[in-house]
Amino acid sequence: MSETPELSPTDWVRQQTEKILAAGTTAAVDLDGMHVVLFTTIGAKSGKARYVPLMRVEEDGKYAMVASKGGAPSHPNWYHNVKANPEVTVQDGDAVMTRTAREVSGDERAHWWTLAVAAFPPYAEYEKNTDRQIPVFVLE
Ligand code: F42
Repeated sequence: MSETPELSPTDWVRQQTEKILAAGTTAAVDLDGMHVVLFTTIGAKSGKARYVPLMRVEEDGKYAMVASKGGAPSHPNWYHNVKANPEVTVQDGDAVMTRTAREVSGDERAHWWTLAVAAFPPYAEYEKNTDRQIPVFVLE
């Protein structure tokens, strides 16, 4: 990935991403005291690399991506980008890893959903506030 990834058009998300990039570590930010990690995704149509900060949901060195978008009625754009281009990078602290994202379902999703809500309890509220099932990817 040679081009510089695009920053979010959403102010608070862009500001959090800029803080991580300036510090070189995701430890530079949090959401209500909870950990954030920084993903880089590739646009489904544009092919552009984009930074996407998400909550840190991790087990045994595997990370999840929870497409909650604050309980909005539609999936975030990045959900479609990751479906189309599942190779992503994840930065946790100052470590950057390349992984392949797979959307999970059934018992596997239920397991990761429990971990997600433990890492960031507001996900439970987001689920109540939307009719869609919030997608969860696991990175391998
Ligand atoms: N969002 C979550 O969904 N889950 C989280 O756990 C989460 C945590 C979090 C923590 C810190 C933080 O700073 C932000 C956090 N967010 C979390 C917000 C997250 O980073 C995203 O901002 C949010 O999920 C919305 O994602 P989005 O991809 O819908 O964002 C929009 C605003 C956006 O960036 N749009 C871009 C744009 O330029 O408009 C992307 C455009 C795009 O993807 N284009 C596609 C392409 O090919 O390039 C084509 C799209 C098309 O079909 O036209």
